[in-house]
Amino acid sequence: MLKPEIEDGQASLADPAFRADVLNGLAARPRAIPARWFYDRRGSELFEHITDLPEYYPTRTEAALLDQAAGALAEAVGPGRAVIEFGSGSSMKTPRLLRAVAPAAYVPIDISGEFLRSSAADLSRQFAGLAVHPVEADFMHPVPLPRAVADLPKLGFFPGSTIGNMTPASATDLLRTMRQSLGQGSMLLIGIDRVKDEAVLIPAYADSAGVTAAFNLNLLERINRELGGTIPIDAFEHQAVWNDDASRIEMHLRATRDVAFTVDGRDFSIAASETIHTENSHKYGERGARVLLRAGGWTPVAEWTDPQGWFALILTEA
Ligand code: AVI
Repeated sequence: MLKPEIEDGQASLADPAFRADVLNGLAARPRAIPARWFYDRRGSELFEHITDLPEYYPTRTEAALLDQAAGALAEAVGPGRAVIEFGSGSSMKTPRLLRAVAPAAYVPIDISGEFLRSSAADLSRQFAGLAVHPVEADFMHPVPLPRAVADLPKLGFFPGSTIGNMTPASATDLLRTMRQSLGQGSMLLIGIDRVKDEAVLIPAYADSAGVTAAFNLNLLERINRELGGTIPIDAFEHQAVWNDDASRIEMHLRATRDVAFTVDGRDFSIAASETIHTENSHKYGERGARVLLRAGGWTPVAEWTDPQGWFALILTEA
């Protein structure tokens, strides 16, 4: 998830895609900036912190499900597969899966080479004898896999309900792309967050320690750092709302007063109460998750959920 960070004052070296998304997003109505830009170094650290928060149930629930499912997973998947993880570095989940399914090889795919190499090195140390083949690539597009795993059956791994950060249409496209990358006869193990009471969902995205607020506001700090922005951060507050029609938590940055600023030399003004939409986190019902997976070309073969039905780990086959 980590994206290269740029030192203070080096606005001209900013990622052109970041600049375009921010300038277009601030000019659009409603204003919106894609959530992928949360993950600079500071944002990635804050996200790690979020996964430990008492209110943020997905990470620990999914980790417990992996432990609980280990025996059944091993049986359903069989030994000697190549595990292909989409987005590397889910530090507490990957070892659980690798212990459970005893793969012949592990292929983490991530867009950030730096993060990819360090998490691959950690896993090589933990699992002596496991062949680890990191691939630096954007898994939103078909990824050619290393020749060393060409003849092995594949198990894709996409934990954390990251699929929920996409609209259902984009999620379907991504699932189809994964199918193309993994090939016929492969399996995919995916974590999907479930629809639940707002009283559980809202605190998970608006925690009492303010870590999610800092994560959201860091996007404005990143804009100031990398795009020479003059956004007064104290004029914005974190907002997490449940959009029932779209079955998703939305994160916004809400202006607490009228505010004017520049980004990359362009002027913007935002009125009090207006928001910048920064993230969607879609939640699926039992059937909705299965419908999504089938639309993406994956047939569910087994499913594990916690006693409260808050999170689902679903094993599928192509
Ligand atoms: C990465 N993704 C699955 C997280 C989620 O729950 O949607 C990102 C996140 N945003 C706020 N808290 C966590």
